[in-house]
Amino acid sequence: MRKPIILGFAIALIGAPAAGGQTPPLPEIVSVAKSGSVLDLLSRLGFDFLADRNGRLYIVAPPGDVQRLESLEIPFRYETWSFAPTIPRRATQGGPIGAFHTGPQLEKDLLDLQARHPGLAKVFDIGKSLENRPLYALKISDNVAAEEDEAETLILGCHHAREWISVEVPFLLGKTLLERYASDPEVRQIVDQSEIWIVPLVNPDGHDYSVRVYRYWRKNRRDSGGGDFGVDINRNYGFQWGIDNVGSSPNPASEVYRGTSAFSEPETRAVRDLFLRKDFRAVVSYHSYSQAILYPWGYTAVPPPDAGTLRDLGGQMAGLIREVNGRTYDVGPGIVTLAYLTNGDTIDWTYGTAGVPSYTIELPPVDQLGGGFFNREEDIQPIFRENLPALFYLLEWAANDYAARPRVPSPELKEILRPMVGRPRR
Ligand code: 0X9
Ligand code: CA
Ligand code: ZN
Repeated sequence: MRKPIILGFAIALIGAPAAGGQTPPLPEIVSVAKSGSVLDLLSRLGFDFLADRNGRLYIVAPPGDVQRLESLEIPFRYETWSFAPTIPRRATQGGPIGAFHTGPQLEKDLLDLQARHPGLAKVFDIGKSLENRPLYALKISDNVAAEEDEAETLILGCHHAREWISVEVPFLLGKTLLERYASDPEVRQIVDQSEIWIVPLVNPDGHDYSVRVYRYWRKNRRDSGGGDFGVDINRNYGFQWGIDNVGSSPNPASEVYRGTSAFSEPETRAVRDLFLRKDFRAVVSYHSYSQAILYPWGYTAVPPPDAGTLRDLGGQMAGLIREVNGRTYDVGPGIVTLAYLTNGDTIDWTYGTAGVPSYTIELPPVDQLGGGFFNREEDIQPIFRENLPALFYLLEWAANDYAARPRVPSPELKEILRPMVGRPRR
């Protein structure tokens, strides 16, 4: 959801409610032959570009846009099928969505990591999704069975169903820490001095729907009645939840529908309960797309009390990312970097509750013409590799911070934290 124009468009059209029917008409994906004039015309008319491949522009076109193409007499092809993984595709690495994990494949691979690294990896069931799928957390540490006095960090993936790459980066972090533990002193140090908790798939119901039915799905699958489905679980956390109707929507048809109350969704409750049981010192929540490292606040343009630290750490991470493949990730609070507000999102809640560095990392590509939510299988590894040094940096920062001092939130943040319910300690 980069940039307000696109956001507005997505909310207005992709999330459009059915006119009295049960199933909202889903947009088609269509392609047109690319030319400067077509690109120009369709951009001006606000068409929702998805990708630019092999001389064709791919567009997400709700029924109204298909009609507009017809009346403009621009020849187009229906391409929806080619984004629907239920239809067998060429090549790819095996599974129904190629090298990307489905929920069941992820479960198998997490259990496999646990089996192969029994002293270092443990899979926890942290709750069930609305449709009763298990929500898994992979804990990585030396003496993994014990709760040790070590820095804890939380890495989250896939709040948004269609952002498949955001499952892979957290998963590959876990895999890499485990596989390099024996041979890589840096990894060994990180794993020995901290407890890393990885939840690669926060929204398994939406993800499954995106895999099997509609690739462009964003929310979970809450049935709100009247033909409207889904709560945006990145608008359902309990810090300044629903403070205005700009950063989230009270309308169940909206792509940024916040739900009926804070933590109304089992997926956000599972993350909340894990967070409150632990003492996390840093949080990263992966999303896509737009190449950005976002920090709080999402709900206001007023800078947070720790803006300096948040910016420094974010800037360091962006620098490390850039060194790997040369890609630039913007750094800033949501309103500056993405140009829109969000309320009820994950990192406002973790930062607002515990005062620890919390980031939303929007993975590549940078824009819709670069593929938007559709990363190629071949891009999984490069995207992961460029993010690894930044993750190591944050994990090391958290461990050093923990060793240096017990956590003391800044005085300004204490003011914010004061009226909130106290958090249970271990
Ligand atoms: O809108 C969102 O939920 C995130 N972008 S996405 O395109 N993946 O949907 C951005 C959340 C940004 N949050 C803060 N800056 N706090
Ligand atoms: Ca340990
Ligand atoms: Zn997202």
